[in-house]
Amino acid sequence: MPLIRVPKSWEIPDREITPETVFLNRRRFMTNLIAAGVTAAMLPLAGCKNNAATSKEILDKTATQAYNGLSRNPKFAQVDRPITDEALATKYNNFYEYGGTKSIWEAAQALPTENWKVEVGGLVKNPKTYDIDDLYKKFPIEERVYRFRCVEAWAMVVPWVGFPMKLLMADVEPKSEAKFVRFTSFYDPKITKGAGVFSQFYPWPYTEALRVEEMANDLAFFATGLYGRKLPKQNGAPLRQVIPWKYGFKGAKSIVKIEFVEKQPATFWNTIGPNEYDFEANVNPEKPHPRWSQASERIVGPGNSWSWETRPTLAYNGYGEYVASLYS
Ligand SMILES: Nc1nc2c(c(=O)[nH]1)N[C@H]1C(S)=C(S)[C@@H](COP(=O)(O)O)O[C@H]1N2
Ligand SMILES: [Mo]
Repeated sequence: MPLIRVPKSWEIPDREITPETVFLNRRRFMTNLIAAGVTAAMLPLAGCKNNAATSKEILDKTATQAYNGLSRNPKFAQVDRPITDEALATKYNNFYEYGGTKSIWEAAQALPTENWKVEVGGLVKNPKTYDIDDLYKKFPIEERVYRFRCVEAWAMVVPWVGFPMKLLMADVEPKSEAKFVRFTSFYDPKITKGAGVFSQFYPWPYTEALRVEEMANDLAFFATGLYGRKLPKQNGAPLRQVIPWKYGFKGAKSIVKIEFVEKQPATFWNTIGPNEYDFEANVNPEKPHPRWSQASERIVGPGNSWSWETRPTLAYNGYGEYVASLYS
């Protein structure tokens, strides 16, 4: 491995290029980068395209329908830190189908959400294809404030809108042979152009998976909205997973298919870098990522990433009382 200095996570300005991308750079593109005289420290400069838009412009351009009569689940009404600004949670995103930077909100508007269907099948007694509007009506919608932690060591607090995953499970009735469940995101190479030259090596479509008992846990949530309104496209409209005790990549966005299976399925980041993105991916301050510590996290806030507040990472992202028994 040639001697190129990979920046420490906290040195990457605004995390414009994610650590996941740097991983691919190292594995497959280091030689080309060296030939081009590019050092890893220069890479983040590539992604500053649409930072010019103000938060207000972004909120206006990606406005969605508000929910009426929403009520916040009192069990998940607040956490130990303030809710992240809506303008930040909707402009600082990871969504590789629309680019390898955090500024994908504009590109993600290409996602076609009309006539959306979600196919649920595999090892279930009642396979079903839900029309998204029927699915929205079928399950009781509530609001939940959850901590959200990305494997890249940044964190937010988001008021999600949606319903517990276990309700959908009860509707399709998994068979006893079903041990895992796989979630597949929308993919159409004409639309989801990806993270430029790097993305041709990614195992599209984006997939994630859980153990069936993890899906049955009280906390596992399907989000249909955030901040009191329907999900904007950049946050994974019209349906995404939210698994608050795991790193963010475990939650697939813009889900089109859900399959119950017997064996642990291959998943997107785990296929790309099994040493860096393990299947379980529970938030754990004591288990460092091979390229950075997970002992602390930076709270996405206004200003530049180097000015953000740092906090100690919580085991299971603070949700041990709900989930620790799944792993004993
Ligand atoms: N389909 C799809 N789902 C995805 C991703 C992605 O690139 N594609 N990124 C994941 C990662 S790494 C994170 S941290 C969260 C980011 O969600 P947010 O943009 O709403 O904060 O989405 C997850 N779900
Ligand atoms: Mo992430």
